[in-house]
Amino acid sequence: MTIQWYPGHMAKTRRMLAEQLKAVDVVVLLVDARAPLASSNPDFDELFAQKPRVLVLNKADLADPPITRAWVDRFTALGINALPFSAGAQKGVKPAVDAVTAAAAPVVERARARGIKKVVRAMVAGIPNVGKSTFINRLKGSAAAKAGDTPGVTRGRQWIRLSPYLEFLDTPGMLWPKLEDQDAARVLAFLGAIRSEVTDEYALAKALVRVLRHERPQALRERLKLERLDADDDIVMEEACKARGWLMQGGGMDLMRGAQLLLDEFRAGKMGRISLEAPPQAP
Ligand SMILES: Nc1nc2c(ncn2[C@@H]2O[C@H](COP(=O)(O)OP(=O)(O)OP(=O)(O)O)[C@@H](O)[C@H]2O)c(=O)[nH]1
Ligand SMILES: [Mg+2]
Repeated sequence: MTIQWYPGHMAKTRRMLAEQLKAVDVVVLLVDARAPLASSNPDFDELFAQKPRVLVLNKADLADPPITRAWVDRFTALGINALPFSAGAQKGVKPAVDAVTAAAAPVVERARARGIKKVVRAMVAGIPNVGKSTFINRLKGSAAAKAGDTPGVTRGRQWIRLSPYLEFLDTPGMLWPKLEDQDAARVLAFLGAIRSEVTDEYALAKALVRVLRHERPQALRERLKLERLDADDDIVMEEACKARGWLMQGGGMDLMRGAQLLLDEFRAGKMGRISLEAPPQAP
C-alpha cells in the first residue's frame, strides 16, 4: 500500500499562508500529541522561520499522558514554546492564550513604545484534521469556525476575534508534496489526516492491527473480542468481523466495514490513550 496525498488545493493553501504571514504576529502550530513529529509539516519550519511560534500538542486527551509530558519537556529543552491541549478539557484555555500573548509581547511592546495599542494576530496552522478550527472555537468559547471529523473541512481563511486585541486566523490543513517516508504516511492515515478515498482502508486497518499488537495487545484483544492475536493479519480481521458481528446481509464477513470501524474506534480513542511516537530517550 503506497499512500499519495497532495491534492492541488494544498499548493494554493501554501501560497495563501505565505501571503497572510505579513499580517500575522504569531504562528500557532498544531500537531497531534499522539505523533508530534509525523504530524508536523516539514515545510512549516521554512515557511514560519521568521515568526514567533507556539507549538500546541493537540488531542492530548487521546495520547498517553506520560509520553505527552515527555514530548513537552523535550520541546521545551530545545527552546520551543510547547504546550499540550485537549479540546474537551476544562483547563487549558488560559495557558494557551497566555502562550500566544507572551510570544507576541515583543511586538506589542515595540508598538506601545510608538504609542500604539497593538491588536495581536495569530495564525493557526497544521495538517488536516489536527483540530485547528476546534482549538479556536475552544479559546473563543463558541463555534465560530466550522469543524468536523474528516480532513479538509476548512477550505479558506477566516479571521476570528477573541477580544478587541486578539484575533486568530483559521486556515485549511496543509500536507507536503513529497511523501518519502511511508511509515510517517501510515501514521498520518491512522490519525485521520489523509482523506480516506486515497487510502486502502483494509490495508490500513491491518497495519494498525500490527502496530497495536505490539503496543496494546490487551486493548486490541478486548476491542476485537478475540482470545488470541497471533494469527495472520487477514485471519485476525476475519475473526474480528465474526466476533464483532461486522457481517453483510446473508452472513458473510464485511471486511471493509470492519476496517473502517476499527480505524474509527482508534481515532476516537476507544482503544485507550495511545501515542504512536515517543521522544528519543535522553542519553
Ligand atoms: N478528542 C479530541 N478531538 C478533537 C480535539 N480537537 C479536535 N478534535 C476533533 O478532531 C476533528 C477535527 O477537528 P477540526 O477542528 O475540524 O480540525 P481542523 O484541523 O480544523 O481540520 P481541517 O479544517 O479539515 O484542516 C473534529 O472531529 C474535532 O471534534 C481534541 O483535543 N481532542
Ligand atoms: Mg478546520
